[in-house]
Amino acid sequence: MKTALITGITGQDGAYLSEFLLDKGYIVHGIKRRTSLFNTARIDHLFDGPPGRDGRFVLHHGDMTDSSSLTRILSSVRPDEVYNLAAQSHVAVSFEEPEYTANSDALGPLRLLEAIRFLELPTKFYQASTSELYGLVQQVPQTEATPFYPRSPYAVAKLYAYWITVNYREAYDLFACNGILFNHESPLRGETFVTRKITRALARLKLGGSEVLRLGNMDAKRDWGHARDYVEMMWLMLQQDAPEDFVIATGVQYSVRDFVRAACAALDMEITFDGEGLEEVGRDASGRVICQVDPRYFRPAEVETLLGDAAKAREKLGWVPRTSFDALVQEMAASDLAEAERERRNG
Ligand code: NDP
Ligand code: GDR
Repeated sequence: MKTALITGITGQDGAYLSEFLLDKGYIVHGIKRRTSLFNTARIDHLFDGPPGRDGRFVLHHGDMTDSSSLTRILSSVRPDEVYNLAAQSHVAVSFEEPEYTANSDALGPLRLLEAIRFLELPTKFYQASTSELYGLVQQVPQTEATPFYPRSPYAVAKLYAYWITVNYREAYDLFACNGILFNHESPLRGETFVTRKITRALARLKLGGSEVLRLGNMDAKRDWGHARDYVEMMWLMLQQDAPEDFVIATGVQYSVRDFVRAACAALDMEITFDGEGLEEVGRDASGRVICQVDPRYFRPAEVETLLGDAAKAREKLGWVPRTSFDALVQEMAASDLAEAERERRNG
């Protein structure tokens, strides 16, 4: 029975990866940070899941900014595989908390790698790298060979994490890989990322809510996939004979405005956009404004367009994204509609 240690286990990807590894028979250890309120809503069901899981899911308190906790946990768990998913993962927030973002997202992975090296563990290491590394894109579509040009404190921190992973692989012969994952979403997506913000707001409007959906740059284009499909690739990267870095993407691109349109279609709502720039609004069938631009959500430096080419993953890992864009949006919209109905019932 293999043992995995997941940092960021309470996040979107941590929840899907835990479920995936438990189903594969792994013992799954996770690191969560101490918070004043419970932060395990996405994984609580895994404690009392189907028979056989019991006792195979263990949480530890720790923090990416605290070497002592990371080293202690690694030395007691001695995992076969580490999945480093923990990060201050919000690009806009990284402009407000650049130093903390660098500490957790850049030095955090270094702390884990250094502990693996120092403790002489035979542990394989996965680093959650990101399409944000491409930033101001130098080549379309982006592959493993496309030069990086990060555009936020988050992306700059992840650039350090990318290279320290490569460096420990080359310097110390660690089995360490970067998954350069493009945006992936799900009903478990954090509520302030644009996709979930859209499906949540529209679901409430659908049920008679009055709060307008306020967005920043609606022209931004992303390559959006489903988190459930992407966590499987994290695991596959660590099952290869040799450690390598892989791009994971769908190869299809949509704008934020396209996402709003698709979410309206999934909720059987009409939307028509008119106006330009800061004056742009989206109106429902009765002409009421349900979506508008709010400059508060513009970023000091933007990543306008991302489109991945996952040919290497297709060839070496057999990667085929299972969930289409429309199916992803429908699943998120249906889940947020059910949540909005629950909220309404409970007052
Ligand atoms: P989430 O924001 O949903 O989850 C982040 C996780 O990291 C949470 O469990 C969070 O804990 C934890 N965390 C944050 N700071 C610390 C810290 N200092 N110490 C310990 N834990 C911490 O992100 P996702 O699940 O979406 O993403 C997983 C990883 O993949 C991240 O590293 C992200 O940057 C990266 N990534 C994500 C992509 C995406 O589209 N989702 C694409 C490419 C890369 P808490 O619950 O307490 O906040
Ligand atoms: P991103 O995701 O920055 O790509 O990072 P996010 O959903 O935050 O933004 C995507 C694009 O939408 C534009 N946008 C808005 N974004 C947010 N959050 N809120 C808004 O109101 C809004 N309006 C427009 C943004 O400007 C941007 O262009 C995500 C994170 O998961 C990272 O951790 C990960 O590394 C990358 O995806 C790949």
